[in-house]
Amino acid sequence: MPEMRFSESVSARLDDGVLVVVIDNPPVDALSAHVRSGLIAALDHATVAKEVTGLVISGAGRTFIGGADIKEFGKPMVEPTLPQVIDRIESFEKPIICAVNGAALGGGCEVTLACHGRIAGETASFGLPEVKLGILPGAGGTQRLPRLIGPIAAIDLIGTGRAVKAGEAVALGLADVVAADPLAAAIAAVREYAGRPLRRTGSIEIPAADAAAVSAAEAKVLARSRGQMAPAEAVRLVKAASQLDLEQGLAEERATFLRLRDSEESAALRHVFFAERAAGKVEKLAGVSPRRIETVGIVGTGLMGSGIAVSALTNGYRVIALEQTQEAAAAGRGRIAGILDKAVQSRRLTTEGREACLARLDTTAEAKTLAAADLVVEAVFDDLSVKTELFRRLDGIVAPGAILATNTSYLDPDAIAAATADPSRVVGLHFFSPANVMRLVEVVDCAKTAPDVLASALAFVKRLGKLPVVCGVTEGFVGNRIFSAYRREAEFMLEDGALPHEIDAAMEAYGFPMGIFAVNDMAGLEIAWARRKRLAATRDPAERYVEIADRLCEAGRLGRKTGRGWYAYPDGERTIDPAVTAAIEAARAAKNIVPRTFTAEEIIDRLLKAMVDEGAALLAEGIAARPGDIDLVMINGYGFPAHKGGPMFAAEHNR
Ligand code: 3H9
Repeated sequence: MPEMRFSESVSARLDDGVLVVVIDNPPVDALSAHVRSGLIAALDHATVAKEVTGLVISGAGRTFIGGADIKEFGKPMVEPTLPQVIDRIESFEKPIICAVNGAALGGGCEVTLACHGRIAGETASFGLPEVKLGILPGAGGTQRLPRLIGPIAAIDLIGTGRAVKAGEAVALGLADVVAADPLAAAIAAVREYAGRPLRRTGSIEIPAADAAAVSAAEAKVLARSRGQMAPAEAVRLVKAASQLDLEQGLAEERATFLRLRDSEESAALRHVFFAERAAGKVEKLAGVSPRRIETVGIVGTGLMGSGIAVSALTNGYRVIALEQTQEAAAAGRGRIAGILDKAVQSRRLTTEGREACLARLDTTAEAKTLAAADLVVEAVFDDLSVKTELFRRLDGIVAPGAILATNTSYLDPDAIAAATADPSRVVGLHFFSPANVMRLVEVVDCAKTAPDVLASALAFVKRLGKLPVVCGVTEGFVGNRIFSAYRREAEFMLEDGALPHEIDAAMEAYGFPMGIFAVNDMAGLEIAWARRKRLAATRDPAERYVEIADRLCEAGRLGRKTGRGWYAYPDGERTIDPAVTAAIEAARAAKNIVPRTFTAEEIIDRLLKAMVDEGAALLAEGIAARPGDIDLVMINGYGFPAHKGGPMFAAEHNR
């Protein structure tokens, strides 16, 4: 049967009376205008073509439909709109079954909800991730999903934006069945349903739900989305679905969707979305192939090393973890197994998955075992002589094509590379702790790093499911350099009149999960103290220097682990400590500073300016490639609220 074409991206073939419609709109089969018009044209054809008994909708490639075309946001709306397409699908007189061959996200998931049956392929996933873009489902998702899976599960999925795989989708009632060949199963389903009454999601009565459970689901969503509008609005609409008829519910949803689409929150989150996609792309690497990495060596199995090991193991790598003694190697294995156990307990890993990870793990005190590694990541004590000595040794052990990566956070990776005979194979991989949880990795392009080594490091980080941001060599790289800058500014404000809890409260109200002084207490004050002492000899005496942190450290206040730092922690609770206030007042008096009061807005303005000035310097020095990269580092490594878009975006848009 010849192919029928309904638009540049929508075509179909007739399979014995079933019109099999395929959306082919690379890269993710998003619902661009020509997809929507193509679907309408296919439906028009199916209405008049007597030989057509029903339709199957599927996507070409790995995705079913990745959602509305985000690139169309901010442009004038082109008809047919997605709600029009979806309304037509749901009310269509002949059966329409979707064969979900991959991700059905956002508007893609809403298309499935409107179909009369949903067949999931084994790699299918379903999700309404709109809140992650600062919007909510705008084509019926908030009204149809609760009709299919009940309000509690709908609040969870829509409020968090979490996607579910095929098995969970069936368990929830979001998909009918999982099939190895979803297309064949969907064609069979159309034949089965033809001529029978169709199950239209919009007509289903919403299952009754326990009011307390609904409130609990709502509270959970609101707790994790402080300061954002979209999740709260999404929950409101799901709850409203139980009170309104479909038409009223859809009208309310559409109005809210349009309002949020034009919001600052959505603009910021869309910026983050595209910045993430841009981050992995490095112009000079076009056409460069990465080296093959299957076995990863990790030197050091402390908190950082074991986290990196878990990340590599759970993403399919073989891992050789090196320690100095057999006992330390055994302890390292125990730590890694412990993290995997926790993943099993929280159902992020199956027991078989854990066993497979441990079977791929070799812990050893024999350095020459690393000869089998394609990439070695060191995660040892951050000391230059320790690291250079290690790299000298590794250079003599690993294969000539193997890559050596340092996880230093403050040392000069070029100096570490210089200890090897071939510095072109050295790259920086700055993981954040805990490395099995944190997404961000600064990939440091050192002076002599070969292009294919950089490309390999990027591919490795992506396979770990993490977010790589490439940067050049500078003390502290992008993140810690900016952190140092706004930490300095925060301490200036202490001298000028603000107190730690006022600065932290302003940051938390802005959207940071924790203010800077609370963060310092959690991380411990001693590392920065050691660094200040190291830099003391070369510090410009004319430069403004705040001594308050030094005084706290000298008094043994090193943060939470000593029970006291910028705050006191009686019973573990963060509390204002009059001793700290007294130390701050003494420091002001010593410099004859007359304290003044600060509004929360002034505090944020000054911190933001410090971040942006340092960010601009990093761009000017060529250390960071794009403002968006800086935003991603601050969002994913330092708690900057994603819904403000990162410091560079926020400053540019006066947030
Ligand atoms: C929505 O649907 C609203 C509706 O409720 C209401 C409407 C009325 N549009 O991530 P990747 C591009 S809101 C346009 O690396 P992967 C992306 O920029 C939407 N472009 O691939 C990149 O381009 P480039 C709700 C999109 O295989 C390329 O595709 N949907 C879209 O790792 C590859 O992206 C979402 O939020 C899009 N919707 O993952 C889903 N999506 O090559 C967002 C991607 O030029 N998308 N691109 O840099 C995803 O989660 C992932 O892309 C996906 C594939 C899982 C689909």
